[in-house]
Amino acid sequence: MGSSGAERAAERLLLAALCSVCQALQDGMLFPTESPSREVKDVSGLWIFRADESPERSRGFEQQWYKSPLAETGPVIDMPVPSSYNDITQDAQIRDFIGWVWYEKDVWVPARWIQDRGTRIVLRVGSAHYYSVLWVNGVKVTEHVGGHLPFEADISGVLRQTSGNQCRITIAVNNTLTLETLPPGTIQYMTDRSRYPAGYFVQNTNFDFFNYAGIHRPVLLYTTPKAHIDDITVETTFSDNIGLVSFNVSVLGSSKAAVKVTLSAQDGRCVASADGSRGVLKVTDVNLWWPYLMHENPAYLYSMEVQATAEDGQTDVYTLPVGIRTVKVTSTQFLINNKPFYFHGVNKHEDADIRGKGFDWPLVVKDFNLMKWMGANSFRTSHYPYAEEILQMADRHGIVIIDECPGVGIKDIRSFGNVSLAHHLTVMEELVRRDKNHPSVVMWSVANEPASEMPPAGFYFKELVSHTRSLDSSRPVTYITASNYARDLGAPYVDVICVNSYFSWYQDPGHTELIGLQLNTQFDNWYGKYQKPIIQSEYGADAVPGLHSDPPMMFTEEYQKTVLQNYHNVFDQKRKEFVIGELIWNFADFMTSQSIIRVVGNKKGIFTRQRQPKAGAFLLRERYWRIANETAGLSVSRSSFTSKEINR
Ligand code: GCB
Repeated sequence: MGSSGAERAAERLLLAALCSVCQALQDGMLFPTESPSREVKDVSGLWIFRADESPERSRGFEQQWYKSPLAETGPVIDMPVPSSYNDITQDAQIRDFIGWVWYEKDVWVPARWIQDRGTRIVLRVGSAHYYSVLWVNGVKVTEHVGGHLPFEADISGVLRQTSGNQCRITIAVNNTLTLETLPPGTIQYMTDRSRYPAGYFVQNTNFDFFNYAGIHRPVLLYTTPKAHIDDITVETTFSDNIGLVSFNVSVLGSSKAAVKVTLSAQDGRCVASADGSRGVLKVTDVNLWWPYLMHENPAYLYSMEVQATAEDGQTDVYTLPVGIRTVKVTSTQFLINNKPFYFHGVNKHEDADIRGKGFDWPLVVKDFNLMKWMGANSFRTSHYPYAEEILQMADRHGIVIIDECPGVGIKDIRSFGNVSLAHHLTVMEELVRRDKNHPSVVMWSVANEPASEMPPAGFYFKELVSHTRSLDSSRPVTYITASNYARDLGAPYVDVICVNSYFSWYQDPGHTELIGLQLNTQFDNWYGKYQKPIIQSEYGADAVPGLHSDPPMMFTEEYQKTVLQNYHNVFDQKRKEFVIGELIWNFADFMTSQSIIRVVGNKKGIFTRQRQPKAGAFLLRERYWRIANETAGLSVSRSSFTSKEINR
């Protein structure tokens, strides 16, 4: 195809981008970065904290704790941000607390931000679990439903009207889950007075990780000019050696801003530019974004600088990394840049000692090093959206992501109602709005193991999948199923079948000799019914580090290894046909709620919670590097890739 082919592709791309933009949420959610027109001030760190222990958890609101310094309302303690609050103290009541907790921090806002009326000051929370209300100097500025996704408020007006540079930020966060939240949960009051004191209640959930709560990601103050770049949407494709980047820029605060877009290569060379808020950039001799281990030069990122100049002459500048690549699905393959891609990767959690789900750079970098060490080319953000910084790392290292929303544990028929569906659609909008520009994200997952055999699931998933496609037509959509293939009502709507199974663990415990037969049956049944490519999206076994037995017994490192080997034998047959990936459950051990089937958390990690390898990690390492050599069509050696510097 010559340049006319490229032109046709460009037109299609522009149309797709315009259609998707019309349907997205109204405002954008660009990751705050510094630029000549923008400043960022991180106000994470040490905050003060108070849990509302009143029976109804409502005292804070009744007494308006946001009106005065929190320390004046009663006893407060230190609390780091970002971090879950649960494991910070020695108090089991705080660990297991359900209801409203209050955070507060006094910060200084640079005087020039306040004085310059052309400056817009925004307060942004990377995520807080689950329902949050935000006040600045006692004035409510926003509220947000849902964990794992960012929210923000323009606080310029409040700051200028209240006490100048001083800024008291108060955030109330409630971790209660209901039938209509994502994930869902129920609050159960225990009424048998012979067993429970008055007012005793518990939070029930249907998911297998600890319901960590608090402010989980950084809290930032940032500025933009009044007329500012609110959102940018890019979609990419290529034809021969020409890369095409369609862009759509939305500017708020000015109806006539002049927009200029410049795309630069990694050496700083400008490779394409355009005027106007939408268009298509053409890049000759394109360097495509390739996954790790699929190319000698993976994860190539261009840099797209957007300038918007308003009538008053002020210019806002925002720079977005752009990876040019395509994703397609056939009935037997997953194609990245038209080449078959096999997912050999992991499922993760945002989870660690002490900080719980709190964002932590050392942990993030260590995890990427471990993934690259073991030859993993992908991970799934089980069971909720991860921090944007993690997606940025994946973009830069070429690690492919299946991006999952917090639709985990949807088991109760009442959670398939209209209110739940409406919230789920909104969460997908927030997720796509936040993550649409990441080249690493190749597929959306709308849920994990819902009760997809219940009659409402058919309608529910039809809506959910088609809405997600209308938000982003450039990526496939899936959900993760564990139900029986014959009774699954959502599978007709997805692009890829993702299936979890735990043969010889939850079924036929101890009988690893059955895995081969049962796994073959699983694959043949699903493929026979739907003719869609299949990812084994979870499989594994608990291993308590240091427990050994031969012949293997459950919970030992040998047993975990044996389960994995038996699965791998089948994968090696089926990946010649329609199996397009395998994701181990789990990358690392992680915390769960207390139960008789969990010994201080889930131990299916191939690394411990402290990121030390179990025997299974070495087995997977051998396997993943071997698969990379077989499938990538290039000879990759561990030493060349693990020591390779990233493309920056
Ligand atoms: C699953 C779930 C995951 C659990 C895992 C297990 O199917 O998707 O959240 O942690 O099984 O270990 O039980």
